[in-house]
Amino acid sequence: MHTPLRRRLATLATTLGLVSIGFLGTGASPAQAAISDCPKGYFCAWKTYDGTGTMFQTKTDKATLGGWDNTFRAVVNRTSEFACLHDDPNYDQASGAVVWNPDPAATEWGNAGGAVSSLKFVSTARECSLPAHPQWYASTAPRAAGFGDLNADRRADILVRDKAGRLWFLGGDNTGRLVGTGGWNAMSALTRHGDFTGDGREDAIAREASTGRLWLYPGTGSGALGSRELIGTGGWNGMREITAYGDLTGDGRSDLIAAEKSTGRLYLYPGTSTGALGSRKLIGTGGWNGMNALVGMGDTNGDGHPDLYAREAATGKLYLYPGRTGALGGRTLIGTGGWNVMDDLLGVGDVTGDGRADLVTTTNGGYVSPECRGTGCQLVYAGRGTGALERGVVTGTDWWGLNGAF
Ligand SMILES: [Ca+2]
Ligand SMILES: [Ca+2]
Ligand SMILES: [Ca+2]
Ligand SMILES: [Ca+2]
Repeated sequence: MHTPLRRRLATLATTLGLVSIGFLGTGASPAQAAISDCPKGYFCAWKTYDGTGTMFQTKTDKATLGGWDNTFRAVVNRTSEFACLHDDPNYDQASGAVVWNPDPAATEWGNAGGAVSSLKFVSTARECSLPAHPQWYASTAPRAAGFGDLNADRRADILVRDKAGRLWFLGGDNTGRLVGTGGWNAMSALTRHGDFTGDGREDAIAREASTGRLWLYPGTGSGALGSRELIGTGGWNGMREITAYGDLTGDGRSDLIAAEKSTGRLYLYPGTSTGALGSRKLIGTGGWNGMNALVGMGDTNGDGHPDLYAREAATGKLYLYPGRTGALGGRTLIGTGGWNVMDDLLGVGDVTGDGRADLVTTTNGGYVSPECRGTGCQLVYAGRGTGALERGVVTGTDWWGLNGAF
């Protein structure tokens, strides 16, 4: 499993009666080799617990270790990637792997336990035991929802961001494809719901944390995103729960909603024919800072207007705000509590194939069920067509070690 090596080290150090293993600096014993013997950019290992004697070094994957097989004791990872230390050759994931974090500055070394038989470098810790992206399956919907579907095959898609800042397109067939090679962790909001540019293809909108700018990433129709366009020149860091909504105003164009941190007001930003956003309109007079998730669900109750789900932070309750023309109607309670154990809440249309909009969630550490517990469970709550939801069903357990789903 993905036991941090440091935890294992602490156990080993105790077992072996070692006192100062792992930490360098003024307290390092003169009997130990200097950690700087390992060149920056390399992973190094020694056959001794104190890092003396012959040193192994590599900066590339090693499917087998030859004469070093089952000999790694002291190790240091001066690469910028995670090192997966597998007990079996050929990076066998069946038994998992011990993860050693990137440590280019060589602040720490430790004990690999002597059972390592292959070594692989990866960008995220989860890749030591799983593919970089989770598995996602969606049934084919009877008709196009107009959102949630980046490649227009009537299967709901999800974009997943990993901890290395890459973006993955999950097309609903349990496969994933890299559509963003990096840099996405600079975004502090990412949302999508339908077409903003007017070409019929779903687009994504993201807020850049460092500048408060809002960017439109036009969908190419294949799951990938094209060159971005600036649609908000600044000030978006004053907003929270930036959410692509669907067409609330009734002009056929997708709109955006967001809550203002300073006032708790909810605003609608209407989409225009150019992909830019028009002048905002107040649609919620206050209290929206009390909501810690907004979801543009599409039409959940069959009245032709797209609806909003909102999670109340203080209570963990889930509310339905039915869409009206350019406004939201009075709310209805659809989830009586416990929703704060959810991490992502996604409205990607009909996932179950019955034509009704469903809710997709991923969990945080507070989630417990017989099927799955903790971070990384993924559930589908089938929409009833009345605005309410059926009980959630766990449909994935490998959504941990990521940085958001959109
Ligand atoms: Ca699709
Ligand atoms: Ca578009
Ligand atoms: Ca509706
Ligand atoms: Ca459905």
